[in-house]
Amino acid sequence: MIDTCNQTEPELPFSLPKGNAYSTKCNAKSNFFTIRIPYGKLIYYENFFNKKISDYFLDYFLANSKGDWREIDWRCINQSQLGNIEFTHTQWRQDKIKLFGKTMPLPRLTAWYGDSNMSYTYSGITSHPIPWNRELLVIKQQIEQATSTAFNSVLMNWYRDGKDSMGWHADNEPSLGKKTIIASVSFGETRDFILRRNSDHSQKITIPLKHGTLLIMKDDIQDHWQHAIPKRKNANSSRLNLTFRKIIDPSK
Ligand SMILES: O=C(O)CCC(=O)C(=O)O
Repeated sequence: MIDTCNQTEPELPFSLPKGNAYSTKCNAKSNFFTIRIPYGKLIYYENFFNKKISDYFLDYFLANSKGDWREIDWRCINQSQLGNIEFTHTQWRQDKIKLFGKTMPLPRLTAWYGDSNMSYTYSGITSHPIPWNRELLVIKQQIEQATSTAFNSVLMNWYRDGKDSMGWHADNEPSLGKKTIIASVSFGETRDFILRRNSDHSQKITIPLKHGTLLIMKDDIQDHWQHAIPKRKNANSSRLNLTFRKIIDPSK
């Protein structure tokens, strides 16, 4: 049974557009919020991983041969220097996109992990997954338990600072199927995750995703909403985001 919050329990730390189509329910025991929005549900779990565990994951995924990731000015590392740095646990890569006929680096680094046959194409980039490492499996297992969903891949995004970003898009590639569930976990610098409704861009939800926060998007959200991580002048440090996904097996 789900306990609903009483008046002394926490309020949702961000606001929703006005109207009956939006409502919030809080699970008082586990401290997560279920948020109903037009065409879907969000589940917001602020401290899904506590600070100590989140610090550990951040250090694990950014461990590298050059030194303490916190001491390195990643903005000043060019592509060839990046290629010479060995990341101990994560195969970060700098993808490129073609925009208005010009090829340019994506404003973030990425890595794609998953079951062996789960290739995935987005923004014209096809990724072949790297086999899961131990810590990704630990995170996956905890998220699977919380969502009662089996995920088979994860896209990792590394925003080195506030100049890195992700533009408006929806996770609606055919390989994800309909009514897909996306589980997104963030570590490091807090960044705003913004949702906007396709039919009315003034309907926006800004969710500050913090160190250790889990956000789940489900039902038809990807067909009716887009999301983005805008640049932020005041974000000086790194943020990692891991979106666990359920790709439909292309061989079936
Ligand atoms: O960094 C985030 O929180 C969003 C990532 C995202 O939109 C994606 O992986 O599709």
